[in-house]
Amino acid sequence: MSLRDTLKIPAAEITDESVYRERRRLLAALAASPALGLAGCADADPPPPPKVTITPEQARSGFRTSETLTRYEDVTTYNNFYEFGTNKADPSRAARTLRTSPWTVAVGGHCAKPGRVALEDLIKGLTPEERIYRLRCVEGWSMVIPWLGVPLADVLKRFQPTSQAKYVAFTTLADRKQMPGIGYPALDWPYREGLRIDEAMHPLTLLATGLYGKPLPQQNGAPIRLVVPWKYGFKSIKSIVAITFVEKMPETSWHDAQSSEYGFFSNVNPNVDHPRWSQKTERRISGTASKLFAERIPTRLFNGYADQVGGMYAGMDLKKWF
Ligand SMILES: Nc1nc2c(c(=O)[nH]1)N[C@H]1C(S)=C(S)[C@@H](COP(=O)(O)O)O[C@H]1N2
Ligand SMILES: [Mo]
Repeated sequence: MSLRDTLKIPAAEITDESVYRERRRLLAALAASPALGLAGCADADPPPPPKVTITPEQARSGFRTSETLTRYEDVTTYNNFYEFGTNKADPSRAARTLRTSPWTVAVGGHCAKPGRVALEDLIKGLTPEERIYRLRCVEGWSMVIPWLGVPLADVLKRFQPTSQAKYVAFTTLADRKQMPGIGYPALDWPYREGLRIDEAMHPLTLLATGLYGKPLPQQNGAPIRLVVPWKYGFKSIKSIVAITFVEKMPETSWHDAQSSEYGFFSNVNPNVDHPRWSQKTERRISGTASKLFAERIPTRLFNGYADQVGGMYAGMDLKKWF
C-alpha cells in the first residue's frame, strides 16, 4: 500500500492504536513537507465557505479602476497561452489560426439542465459589460485590461446547478492540429482550472468575450475565457470548451504540475511568497513605458479586491490554502 493509500483510510476504520498514531505522524510529516503540503493531499478538505452576501454597490466598486491601462499592443503580444508555446511572443504569432467559430461548450455534472451548447446560445440575451480589471500573473508582472464579458454567474444559473455542485471545473480546447504547444508536455493537456462555487458565482467573475471593445483575440483566449481578477492569472483559463459542476475540489493544471508552488485557490497575496520568488511586488506593464523598465509596485491582498472578495475567505488560513 502506498503512502497516499494509507492516508485515505478513514480514521474510524483504524482500530489499532499504533496504526492510528502512525497515520497522525505521516499526516504531520506531509503537512510539514513543502512538496506534499496538505493543499495537495486528497483527504484534506478546505473549510466550508462562509455564507456572505455582497451588495450590488460593493460589487460595482470593483468593476472599474482608474489606473493607467496597459496598451492594446502589450495586452495582445505579451501572453501566457502554453498551448501555443511557452514564450510570451509565441501565442500572438501562433494562435492567429485558431478557429473560434463554430464553438461549442459542454456544460454538465451536478446540474438539472446539462447540455452541449453553441457559444451564441451560452451567452444569449446577456449583454457584454466592460470591466476594467487588474491582472496579476504569478510570475510577478501585472496589467490593467478593459475586458468585455458577461458575469459567469448569469451563465451558470441557466444550467441550474444542484446542491452537490460545490466547485466548477473548466477545460480548454486541446487540439494538436491547431495548437502547436500541445505537442510538448509543458503541462498535462488539456489545460484545466476550477473555482469554488461561491467564487464562480461572485459578481466580479467574468466570462470574457472581448477586450478594448473588440472581440477577444485568439492569443487572449478567444472566443471565451474566464477572468478572475483577485486570483493569479493562471486561474483565468482561456478558450473554454467544457464547464462541469463537481462535488470535490477539481484537479487543476498548475497544481497538478507542481502542487507545492501552485495551490487551488491561488488568491493574489503579497504575504505568501512563491517558494522560488517573492510576491510582495509586481512589474506593472502600463502606458508607454517599456516592459523591461516597467514600474515595480506593491502587490495588494486579493489583488486590491479585498473589499469585494475578502468575506469569502474569512477564517481561512491563507498560508495553508494558498
Ligand atoms: N488555456 C490556458 N489558459 C491560460 C494560460 C495557458 O497557458 N493556457 N495561461 C494563464 C496565465 S499564466 C495567465 S497570466 C493568463 C494570461 O492572460 P493574457 O495572455 O490574456 O494576459 O492566462 C492564463 N490562462
Ligand atoms: Mo500567469
